[in-house]
Amino acid sequence: MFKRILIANRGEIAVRIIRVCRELDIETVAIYSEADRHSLHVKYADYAYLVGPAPSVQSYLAIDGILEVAKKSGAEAIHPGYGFLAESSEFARKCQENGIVFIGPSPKVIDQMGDKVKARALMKEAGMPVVPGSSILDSEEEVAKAAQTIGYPFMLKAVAGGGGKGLRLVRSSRQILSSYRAVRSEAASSFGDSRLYIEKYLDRPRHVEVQILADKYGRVVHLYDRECSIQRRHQKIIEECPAPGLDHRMRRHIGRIAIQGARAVGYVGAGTLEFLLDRDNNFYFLEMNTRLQVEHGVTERVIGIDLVKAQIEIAAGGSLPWRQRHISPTGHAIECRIYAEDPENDFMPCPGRIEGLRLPEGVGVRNDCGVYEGAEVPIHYDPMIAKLIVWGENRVETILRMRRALREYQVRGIKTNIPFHQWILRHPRFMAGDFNTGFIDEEYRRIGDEEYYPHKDIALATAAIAALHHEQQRALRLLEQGAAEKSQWRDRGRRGSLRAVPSYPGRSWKR
Ligand code: MV4
Repeated sequence: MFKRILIANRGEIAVRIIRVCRELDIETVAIYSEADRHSLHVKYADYAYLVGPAPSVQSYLAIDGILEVAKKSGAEAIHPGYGFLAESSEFARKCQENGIVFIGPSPKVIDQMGDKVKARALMKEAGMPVVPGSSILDSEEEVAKAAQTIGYPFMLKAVAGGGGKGLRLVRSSRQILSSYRAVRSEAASSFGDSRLYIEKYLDRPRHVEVQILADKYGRVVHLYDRECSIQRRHQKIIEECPAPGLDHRMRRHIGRIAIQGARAVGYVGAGTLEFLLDRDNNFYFLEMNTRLQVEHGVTERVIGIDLVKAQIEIAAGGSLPWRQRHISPTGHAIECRIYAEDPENDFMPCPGRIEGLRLPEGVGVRNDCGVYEGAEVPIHYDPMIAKLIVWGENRVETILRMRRALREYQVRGIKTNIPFHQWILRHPRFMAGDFNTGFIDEEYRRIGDEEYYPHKDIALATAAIAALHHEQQRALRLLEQGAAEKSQWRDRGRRGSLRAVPSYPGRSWKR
C-alpha cells in the first residue's frame, strides 16, 4: 500500500480523500492556491504546498508544478478527485513518466472515452445501445447529408464535448449553417478540438448512470445506478441511488451492459457509464466518465462500498474482494448539492465569508462539507461548498429525512440554494419520481411567487400520484400532509410489490 498520496484538488472532495487516507494510515499531501491558504483541505492534510495564485490554470491545473510538489514531498501516488485534472490524459501520462501512480484509468482509456465518437464506436461494438448518430463531419454539407439519414431534430455535438459545452439542438436544415459555425468555434476555443458529429435528438430524456469498479486483473463489478436528471444548465443539483422508476429486471440489465462496456475498453478503476432514458425506458449509452463523480456518496451509502478506498486499493494493485452477487442495494439515498449561489437572483454565485454554519445531524445523515464557520468561499472555483447525503429504508422515508435535514441546515453570511432544494423536495413531480432533464426548466418559475410552490396545487399532486400503486399512494398522501412531523409512519410495502413504480422497495416492517 502507498505510504503517501498527493491530493490534486480542493474543497469537499479533497477532504473526502484525505479522510479515507487517514483511515488507511496513508499520509496526505495537499496542494493549495493563494486563495485557499485557510481552506479546510489544507488543515486536514499532513503536509500542504502552495502551488500558485488563485486562478486554477496557475494552480490546480498547473501540471508541472503539481508534479514537482509530488516528487519533492515523496508522494507515491496522486488522487485527482473530480474536475480539474481528473480527466486529463496528459496529466495521467506525465504522472506515469515521473514514476508516480495516477489513481485512475490509463491515459489511453481516458483519451478514448474523451473522444465521444470513439467512445460511441467502442461501446456499440461491445453491444451497447447508442443513440443513432454519425461519424466525424468536416463541413456543413456533410452535416446536411448526415441529417438526411438521422432526421430532424438532431444534436450537433463536439467530439471532445461532455458536460454542457459544444452542443446544439438543430430543428431544421435552415439552422445547420449557424449551428455548425457556433458549435465549431465553441469546441475549438473550449477543447482545442473543433471536430463535430451529430446524433438523433431525444426529447427531455432522463439521465441515469451506472457506477462500475474494475481491478487490474479483469474483474469488473457494477454498483447499480444513479438518477441525475435534476439539473440546471448542465449543473447537477440532486442525485439518487438507486434510480426511481427502474424495475429489477431493467436494473440488472443496465448494470450488466455497463460491465460489458467497461470490459470492452479494458477499464481499470472507478468509472461511470452515463445513459439517456427515453419515455419508454429505452436506454442509450451517452458517455463514460473516467473519474470519481461528485455524486459517488449516494452509491456508497446504498451499496456499502467506500469508492475512494476502492480506487486506492485498485491503484496499489489490489484485486476486488467482491463478486457481483455480493453487491446489492439497501434502501435509498439522495444527495443535495449545496451551492454558494442565490436562487432568487438567477443562481448567481455568492462568494464571501461564512458567518455561521450549523450542519444537520442525526440518523441517516452524511455531510461532505468543504467549508467551516469563518471560512471564505473564493470566487475562483466551483460554487459547490458541500453535499448533504441522506439515507432511508425507501425513497419516501429518504425524502422526508432530507426535508428534515434541510430544515436543520443553517448557513449565514452567504446565500445558498437550500431553499431551492426545499422546493424540489416538496414538488409533486419529484415526489412521484415523474421527472426528466427538463424538470427545472419546466417547473421553476420565480422564488417568492405563489406559483413557486406548485405543491400547493393539490390537483397536480393528485394526478402525479394517481399513477402509483396503492401503498405508494398512501405514502405520498402522508407526504402531502406533511407527515414528517408525525411519528406513526409505517412502510407497509411488501418486497417486490413496488416494481416499476418510482420507488425502490426497501425492507418492510413487520406489522
Ligand atoms: C443529448 C440530449 C438529447 N439527445 N443527446 C447534454 C450534456 C451532454 N453531455 C449530453 N447532453 C445531452 N445530449 C441527444 N442525442 C440531451 C442532453 C441533455 C442532457 C443530458 C444529460 C443530463 C442533462 C441534460 C440536459 C439537457 C440536455
